[in-house]
Amino acid sequence: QRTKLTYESRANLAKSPIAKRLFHLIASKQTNLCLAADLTRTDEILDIADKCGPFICLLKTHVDIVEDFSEGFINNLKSLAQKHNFLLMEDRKFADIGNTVSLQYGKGIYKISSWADLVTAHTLPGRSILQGLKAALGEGESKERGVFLLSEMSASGNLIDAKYKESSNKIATEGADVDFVAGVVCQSSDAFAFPGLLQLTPGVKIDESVDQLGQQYQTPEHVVKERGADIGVVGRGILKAANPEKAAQTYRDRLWAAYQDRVAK
Ligand code: S5P
Repeated sequence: QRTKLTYESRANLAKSPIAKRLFHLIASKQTNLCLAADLTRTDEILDIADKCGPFICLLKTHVDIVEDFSEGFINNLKSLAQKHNFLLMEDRKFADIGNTVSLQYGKGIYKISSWADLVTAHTLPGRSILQGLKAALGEGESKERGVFLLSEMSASGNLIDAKYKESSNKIATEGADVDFVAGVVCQSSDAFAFPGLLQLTPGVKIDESVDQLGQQYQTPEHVVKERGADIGVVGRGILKAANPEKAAQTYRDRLWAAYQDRVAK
């Protein structure tokens, strides 16, 4: 059972080189916390990344909400990722035909493929989403990049059913492009069984169960121990805290302790 295995042992099973790297990073830095830096100004994002950097394995962005985007911002973000040893994930949730996602990934203002170690994508278009993303990358470049496929969502009333989840699992684990799949974004441990993939689970908050717009929350302990999360995603639980740096530390401590408990039993 994948949830009983350590990050170190699962690194050896990963088919995606960037997943392997992330497994090792999590194990050595002892953090399974991903910060969702959903802020709209570059100085705010850089500030929170510098403060929370020591406690996270991954910084997740929505670059299309940034109001003062520049190439300099990306360079600064990359420097912080290097300084604090975390990876960058652009939560673009690609969902179009292969040719379009290829352009959206590599071109435009954001040139996502040039800086984001990881991206997210819906499985709705089928397998061609993987071919499309890979097509934006140069020879050998796909080894340093990877995708997390969404097979479940945290929004109440979302349309994903058991069959969609099962088909998403197949896209993530079968076929020629699985070396590009680093993990799955989902809400439960039965979404996939292959231990070489990472389960990224958003909707994590200590003191609330919903927001005003359909988001559903669980505690760090619940997502790791009951839902099988390998990485917990926290946005507003940290961003809106009186002291975000301290909150990041608390979420890191609780997510990590829950993982240790999970593999010990
Ligand atoms: O099912 C999902 C998938 C994702 S990637 N539910 C989510 O909430 N997310 C993302 O996680 C969402 O886009 C946001 O960036 C983050 C949750 O933020 P929070 O403020 O609710 O913790």
